[in-house]
Amino acid sequence: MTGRLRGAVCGMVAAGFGIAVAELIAAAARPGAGPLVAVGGAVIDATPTPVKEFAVRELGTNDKPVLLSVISLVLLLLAVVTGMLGARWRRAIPVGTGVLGVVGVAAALSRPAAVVWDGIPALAGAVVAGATLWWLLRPRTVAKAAAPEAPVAATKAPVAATGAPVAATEVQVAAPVVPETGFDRRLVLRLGMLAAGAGVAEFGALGITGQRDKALGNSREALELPAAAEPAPPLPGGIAPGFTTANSTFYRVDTALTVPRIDPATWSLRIHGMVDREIELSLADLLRRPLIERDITLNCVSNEVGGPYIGTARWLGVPLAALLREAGVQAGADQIVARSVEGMTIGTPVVTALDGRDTMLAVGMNGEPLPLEHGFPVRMLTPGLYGYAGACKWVTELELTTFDRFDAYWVERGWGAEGTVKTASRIDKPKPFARMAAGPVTVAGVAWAQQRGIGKVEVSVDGGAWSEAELLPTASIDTWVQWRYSWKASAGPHSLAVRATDKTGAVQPEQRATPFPDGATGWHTVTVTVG
Ligand SMILES: Nc1nc2c(c(=O)[nH]1)N[C@H]1C(S)=C(S)[C@@H](COP(=O)(O)O)O[C@H]1N2
Ligand SMILES: [Mo]
Repeated sequence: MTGRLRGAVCGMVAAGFGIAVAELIAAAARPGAGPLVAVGGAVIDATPTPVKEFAVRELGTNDKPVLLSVISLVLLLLAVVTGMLGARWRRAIPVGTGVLGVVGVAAALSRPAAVVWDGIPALAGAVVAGATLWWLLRPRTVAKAAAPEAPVAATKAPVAATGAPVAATEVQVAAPVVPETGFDRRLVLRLGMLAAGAGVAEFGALGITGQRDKALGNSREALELPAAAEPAPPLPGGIAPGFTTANSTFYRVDTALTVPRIDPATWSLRIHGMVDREIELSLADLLRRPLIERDITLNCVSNEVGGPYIGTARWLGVPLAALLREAGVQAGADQIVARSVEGMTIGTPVVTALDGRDTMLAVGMNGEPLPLEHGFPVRMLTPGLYGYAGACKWVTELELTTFDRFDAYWVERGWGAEGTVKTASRIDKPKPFARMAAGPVTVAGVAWAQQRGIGKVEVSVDGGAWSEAELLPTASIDTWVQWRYSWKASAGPHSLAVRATDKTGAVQPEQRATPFPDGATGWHTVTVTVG
């Protein structure tokens, strides 16, 4: 029993030490390419869409920490098993740590933006973990009955005298190899040293990352965005608070386990593929172009009816149309594949960049450079398309191609290729299951149909007739519209439903549909108790 416990503890400590070393190497050489994050990224990409949907729905923005915790736990478990087996069969040590190493290396190399040496941290970590465990679980050449000094002397004498195999046999007879089982002082000391070493390595990794983040934060703050050649007009009077979403509360949806860190000084964008002239731009090049400023509502296709993955910001950017005209889009190219530094691909219809809407390469969000988690230094933004189809963050490459020839990341996973935003509406007030006094109650919320605009919003109480809500002023057809409705609430339980009609006259469908594969439908309904 104590042998197994000893193996388990040694396995855990050796794995912790190996991982810390790997993370330190990654932090120093390739930020964001640590084995934990690499395995996490591979798991995200391999996760079937329904499971991903479930995770996004149930865990929201916590999905990433939860995933990393689960991976750490699984790793710990495997380390414990390797240690327990290794305490009995030495061969289990290289096999166990080897398997973990192969998984880590494979995960690192499977990342779409990987380079060959991305496997090195995981490889080094596995070798360190294996060697450490080997060392910790080394059997002692001590015969149980013999006095501690005796075997040492016995070992030395015959070997030194003859150096012959015969002598070795004699040694084994004198001092049989026995696996240790307990926790003697020497082992405890070693475990403590290794734990401290892991702590130092982890601390070093965090320190290096912290330094880099500070430098990056500084260069982001130092980035002076030019004024827009076409500033957004001031928001119309009468807009209610909350129209513009603050950067700090803007929803975030992406597959990046760690936020990509891009040095704006080395960032570049390449426009290539089915174009007459390839274009390569630095950030300075981009910022020399005339910038437009627009209020645009961005939402996620994964948003459930009534869900939170939507926000409106004032974006500053370079119109993509002008860049594409310069590059000369060739006949037949119908898809722009945007690639980000971490290897995301987002496919956007070429028409949506050339039909006159404000599709842009955004550099600013609500009066400051893009926050790191929203795509610093440059992201795409396509009004009227869900984020997965038009809003590539951390973008570095635009390839003109066809939808026939290439499926972007989400399309490969079954999501619709087009990504047109569906007309939708949401009740924000009152909250579900709220209790209130009878009398006049203000029901309020938002409705959106980017590119088409909202024509009408209606509210129905307890499934009764639809009454038109008041629409507040809004910025454009690309922004949501705030609405309110004065309801004379009578005592009892009630359900409130909302539906919107876009400016083409199409009414938001009642039919419930899940976000997969091209956006949720159905009326948002809130149940409240009056009196
Ligand atoms: N590089 C990259 N860009 C991305 C994504 C991603 O996973 N990686 N997710 C897309 C999705 S699904 C959405 S809804 C929007 C969300 O943008 P936000 O996080 O700034 O709100 O970014 C899009 N751009
Ligand atoms: Mo999304």
